[in-house]
Amino acid sequence: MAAVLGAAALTMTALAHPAMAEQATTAAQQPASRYEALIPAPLEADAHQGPAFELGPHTVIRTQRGSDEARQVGEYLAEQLRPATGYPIKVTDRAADGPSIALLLRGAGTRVGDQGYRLDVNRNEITIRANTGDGLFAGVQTLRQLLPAEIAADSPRAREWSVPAGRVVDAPRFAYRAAMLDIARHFHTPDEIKSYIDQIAHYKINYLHLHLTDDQGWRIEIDSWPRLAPEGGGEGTGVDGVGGGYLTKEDYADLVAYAESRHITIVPEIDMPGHTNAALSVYGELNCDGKPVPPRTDTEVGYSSLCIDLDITYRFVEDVIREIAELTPGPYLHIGGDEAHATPDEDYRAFMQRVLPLVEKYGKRAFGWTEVTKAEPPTSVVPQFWHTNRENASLAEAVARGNKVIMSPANKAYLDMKYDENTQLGLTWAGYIEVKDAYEWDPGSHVSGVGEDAVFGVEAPLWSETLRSLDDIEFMAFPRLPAIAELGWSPAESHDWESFRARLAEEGKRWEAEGVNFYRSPQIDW
Ligand code: TNX
Repeated sequence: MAAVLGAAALTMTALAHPAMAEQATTAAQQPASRYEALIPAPLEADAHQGPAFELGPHTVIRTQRGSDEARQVGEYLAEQLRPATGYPIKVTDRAADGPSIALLLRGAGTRVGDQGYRLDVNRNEITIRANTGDGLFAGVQTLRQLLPAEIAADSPRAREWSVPAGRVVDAPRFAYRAAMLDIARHFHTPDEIKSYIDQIAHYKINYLHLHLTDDQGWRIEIDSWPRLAPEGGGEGTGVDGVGGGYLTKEDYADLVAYAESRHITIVPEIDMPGHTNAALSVYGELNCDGKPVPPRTDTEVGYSSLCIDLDITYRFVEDVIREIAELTPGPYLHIGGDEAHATPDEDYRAFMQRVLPLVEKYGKRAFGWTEVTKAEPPTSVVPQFWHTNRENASLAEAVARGNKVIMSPANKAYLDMKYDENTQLGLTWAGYIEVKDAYEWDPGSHVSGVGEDAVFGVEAPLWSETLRSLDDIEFMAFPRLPAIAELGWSPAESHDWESFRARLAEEGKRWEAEGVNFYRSPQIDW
């Protein structure tokens, strides 16, 4: 029986199992099959009656002949499977005579688009078909969730690695699904960032926005302004003077490549004209009075501004944009623009009207926080909504002109807000955000005048004023990041809290096996 996941699927399950139907109103149900436990919920998934596919010592991954992209996805999958199963899992593009997992770039059909996939499992073969490498990679993430949770653990175990028979047809709701990590307030090392990349890829997140600069620290090397990173990102530049550090260009290029291997595109952000105290403290000539300001590691916002009337400001900005664009194979470059309270509105507009064309000059499409709409930017510019209200005249006007919007309302999508009054980490300015709050909103109707068609995508930002370690990052991101990922991927009609919380309970076992430091929300029956 084919079942669209979500409310409908749960109802069918409940009807099929009277004992479960009784529980349904009180406790969340156990998903009836692993096909019903997927996060984000796919377009369509159904388990079949037949025997499962068993991974064994002779299982091979067979990739589309002649395709490097399929080959790379195959190698990635093999790397995930080998340590857990202890099997050699060869990758080949030749016909295989044993049990195989086939990754094919043909026969997927148009319905799955350029990010979706079809997955079929029977006793003899697992087949993932897609139109692109991105689609194959998304299918592989689904396959990982169809395996037993312990697959993620490093220790080989004597057990059966079976995948139940069934089928999935899947494609995303929005093409842009992102997480943001702030490495300016506290620096997070390349290894920590890579670990986060691995985690977010699992939920079909396809962009990582890196907040690289802020009042406290400048965390990316810029050759034409060589003191920026070593001084502005040196030891003691984290909030409260804790830690510090920056990415060299080599580090950054390596991160871009690593993310690419997980089918994730990095979106760099250089925040301006506010949030610039680090730069203003290193280069005195960027200040209107020509004197450097003292460095600051407190968490005040809205006090710094580049000097709008100085020519050197635009030389600086152009140098930075040029160098960042050179480091960025992806199409987008974020120029911040938030909380510029120290920049009068007229100056703000003048600044943006000079800077936005520079982003275009270096071949990139500009993102900016909500306030960028004050400059009436061209329709190519993508405002990122972060406010907590549901009316925003300036944003609605931009949408009426044709701009698309990234949805990150702070009271829903900010992963740095505390879960409740007992949460040790995080902030509270946008309120507490429990898992249900993060899940129960609709990006396609959240803000007046910003309908589904105007939504470019969704993003879950993680600001790091209070976060120092990877453990801290994981605690704030899980389980809320998967909630936002599902809003970005799964069709609006499948949205269902009871289903989601039941699926999260299953996912918790995986996090335990993987050692992910997640928040055991009392809303979930772990
Ligand atoms: C607001 S939202 C900020 C950041 C802070 C964050 C903390 C936005 C675009 N700016 O500077 O880190 O709140 O939650």
